[in-house]
Amino acid sequence: MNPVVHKPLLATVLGQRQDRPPMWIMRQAGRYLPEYRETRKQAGTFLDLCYNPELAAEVTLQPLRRFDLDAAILFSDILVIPDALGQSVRFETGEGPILEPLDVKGIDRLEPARASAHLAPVLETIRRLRATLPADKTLIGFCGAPWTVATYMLNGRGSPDQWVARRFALEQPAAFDRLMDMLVETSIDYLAAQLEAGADVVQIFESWALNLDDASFVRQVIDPNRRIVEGLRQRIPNAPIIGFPRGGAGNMARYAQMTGVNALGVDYATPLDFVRSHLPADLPVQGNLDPLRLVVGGEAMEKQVEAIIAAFADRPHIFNLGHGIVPETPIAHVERLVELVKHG
Ligand code: 1CP
Repeated sequence: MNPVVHKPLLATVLGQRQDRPPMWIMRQAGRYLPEYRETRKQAGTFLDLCYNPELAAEVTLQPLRRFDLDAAILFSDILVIPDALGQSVRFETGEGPILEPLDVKGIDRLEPARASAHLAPVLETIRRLRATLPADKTLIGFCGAPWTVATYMLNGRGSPDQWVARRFALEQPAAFDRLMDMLVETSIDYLAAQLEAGADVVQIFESWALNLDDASFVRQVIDPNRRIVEGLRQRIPNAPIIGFPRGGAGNMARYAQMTGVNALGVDYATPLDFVRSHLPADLPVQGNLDPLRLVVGGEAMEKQVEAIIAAFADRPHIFNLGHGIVPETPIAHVERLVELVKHG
């Protein structure tokens, strides 16, 4: 981190409000960009792309060449962690990730000792980005939160209700806790290495903070996120961290307070009023346009963009979508969005 150069997005994570909100777009490198689809073809499989520092750095930079964004997010995936632990992971076009589902024996066969060597190419991508990225751009590293990663590891693929993982957590508490401990430790090492390699900020993606009762939310979401924040700050004091508990709903305030993240990612289903009335006035927030409004564009998008900027006008705010951009998104709509956020 270079304290001399002003990075508006990093500064906002650290609590300093900017005149116009800095912005990035969740999943900003991806299939809506023709140049991404081209590089992706060259790379081979999706994981080959994640572990190819030259091509991964290239796709990380592609959205910044087109749009006036304030941050680059490392191109990788949350599922490199199960891959690094020795679980079989592949990505089928159109189907998303497919893993060999874990049972209790599978958990005990995972090999945390091999993770850091396996993830070395991702750190090389960060070093390359650090060397080429303009000094005012923030470089965001990331990992999936343990619960979100565990839902894929236990079910073998995405699922609308995380039933398999939720049931496993209740029926096999000891094995589940061993898995979560392993993911917490691996994530701390991985995020510390990302910050050391040159990331300015890290985001913890808790994409499946949904469908959990009070006690499960504390055990499966808050505790592991808090342990990562604490573990990371023991290694790197003041490490800037964004937490994104998608679907956290009524638990958002508890999440922010108990985990100690610097900034809170807000999903698009969270009412703007709720943020104003339930979250501390000085807590930096990130979000929260519905990605579908970006697909549709026009008034459906523009009115909501204005409402979001107005709602967060008195606190540090990073403009973003409230979940990832989808492949159907017209590039002209992204151009318009950036224009609106930056210049009104
Ligand atoms: O063929 C392809 O190109 C695959 C599409 C794709 C891409 C572009 C996947 C598969 N992952 C990624 C990159 C990615 N994933 C990034 C870096 C790109 C960027 O942001 O610019 C990041 C930050 C992620 C994070 C990620 N992966 C999350 C958390 C964010 C979220 O959307 O909630 C999750 C849940 C995943 C798993 C995953 N990987 C890929 C897909 C299609 C999915 C989602 C599967 C599902 O919906 O269950």
